[in-house]
Amino acid sequence: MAGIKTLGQFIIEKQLDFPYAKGELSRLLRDIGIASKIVNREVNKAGLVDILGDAGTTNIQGEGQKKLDVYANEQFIAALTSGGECCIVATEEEDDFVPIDSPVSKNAKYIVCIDPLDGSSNIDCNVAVGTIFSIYRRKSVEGMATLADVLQKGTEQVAAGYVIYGSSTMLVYTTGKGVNGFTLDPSIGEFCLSHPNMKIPADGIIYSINEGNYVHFPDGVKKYLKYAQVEDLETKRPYTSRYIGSMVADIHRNLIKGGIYIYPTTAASPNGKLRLLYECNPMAFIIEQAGGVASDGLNRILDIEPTELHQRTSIFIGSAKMVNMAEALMAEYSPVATIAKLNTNQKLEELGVIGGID
Ligand code: P6P
Repeated sequence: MAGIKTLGQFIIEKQLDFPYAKGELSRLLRDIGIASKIVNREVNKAGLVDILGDAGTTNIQGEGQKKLDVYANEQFIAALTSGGECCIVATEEEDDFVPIDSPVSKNAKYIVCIDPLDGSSNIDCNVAVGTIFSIYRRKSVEGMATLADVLQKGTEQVAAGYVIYGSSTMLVYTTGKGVNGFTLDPSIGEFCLSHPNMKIPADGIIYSINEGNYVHFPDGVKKYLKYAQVEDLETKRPYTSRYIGSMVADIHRNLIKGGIYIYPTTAASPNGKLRLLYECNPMAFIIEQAGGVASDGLNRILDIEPTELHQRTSIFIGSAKMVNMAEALMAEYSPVATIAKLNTNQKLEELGVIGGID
């Protein structure tokens, strides 16, 4: 068997892809890998120590914070601070962005947007959870980086990745030259290359959506679900419904097997539930690099112009043929929903409600 290649060795090897790179991005990815191993250790023994259950605090989303959420957030911020390559962290667990102002970060040029522990409501029942991260180069050239450095379109990402803490722990990332997956070998404490050059199948038979919200789905989504459930041997329908309730786990499965994950607008989330900066943009970058498609039903996710830190978007992401079909049905049956959202946000911004409705 060919020798193992660790994440660190792979990053250095791929650094040659970026002649101008002086190793900063490599060190940043290494810092994220280290924090992931520390978080993995706690996630894997969550049931054994008093780290389960609520931390008694809530984040800006008004969501009860699980102790592991808070722990993971602290670990990533600490690793990014001591690594010296990051100047701002935007995290789901903090109301505002976190400027990194440490002696070693004086010349830091990277921005990290992160969901430290996505799907954390599943921790108590041992369902796979994940970390999702997105990396930008700062636009400003002097002084402290600002919100403008964080609010960049997804097309500006220099890297993106996720860690899935599941039956095994994997780190999957892209720097815009394909997608590679690394599995943690606990016996040596290293992420080892296990899934080189990952590609999502162009078509699939798995759809992933919380059908409990069916009544309030846009008509285009309802039409897509009915399309998925019709008997048609030639197109391998009815499809299979798989919904874990953990975005990283659902999308990782679809990356391997093919499939579509949809979180559309619902009554509770008129603008969608998932966050653009640290959930949808990184996942969209990865899936596009693997040959898939990611949109909000109408617009490419990576082209959406961010207006505020925790803004939400609906998301249709996965195998190209499946997403294209869902988009076609959205265009035919729900153009109003999309236009209504755009108009609502426009009106609210004219009234000074920046960033539209949440
Ligand atoms: P619902 C977890 O809270 C999350 O952000 C994603 O990981 C997951 O796919 C989705 O929300 C689940 O949301 O409304 O179906 O419980």
